[in-house]
Amino acid sequence: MRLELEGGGSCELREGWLSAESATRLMEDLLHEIPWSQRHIRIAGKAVAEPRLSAWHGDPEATYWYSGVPHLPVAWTPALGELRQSLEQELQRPFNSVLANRYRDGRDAMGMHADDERELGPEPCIASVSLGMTRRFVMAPKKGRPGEKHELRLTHGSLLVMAGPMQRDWKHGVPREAHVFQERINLTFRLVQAVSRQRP
Ligand SMILES: O=C(O)CCC(=O)C(=O)O
Repeated sequence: MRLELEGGGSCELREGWLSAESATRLMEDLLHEIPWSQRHIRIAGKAVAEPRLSAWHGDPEATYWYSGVPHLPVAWTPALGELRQSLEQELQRPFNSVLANRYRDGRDAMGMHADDERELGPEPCIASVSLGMTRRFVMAPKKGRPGEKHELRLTHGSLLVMAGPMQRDWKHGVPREAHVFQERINLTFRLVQAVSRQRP
């Protein structure tokens, strides 16, 4: 299904992009291969632990700035490298990095944000692969009509392609779901371009 968003951005969801067996095998591989850690961000001068585990993998040049701090990529793991190749073939687009998020249960979440960092360019194509229990994925406009929201359910093995000016106009996030006790993994493949930036 394809969602055309106000402002020209789009979201295309391909359910069952990976078969249930492949998705389950991939999830098991990634739980072991990825050096998961809990990052801290600064809020009002205090270090706050993110409510999830994460890792940043990619080609050596794919440095990503997050919360004012540069993150150097860790090398591709075998499973992530294979998945990158499949996505590049499927979408006919290059990706040089992936942000892996691991929601340990429904108490883990991702706040509303846009992937609008300069190094992703003005209209990034972001390919998001979901593994594990179905996750709610919420979208809301950055400005304009605050009541206008969209929600998708991201199933095991699904591929969500975010494209066009979506990141300019819309925020997205994964809310807490207290009734979920299983782990979930999300992988967002990106193309990071070199931009000159200085540590603030
Ligand atoms: O888990 C998700 O689908 C959200 C991931 C996300 O928002 C991100 O990586 O920027």
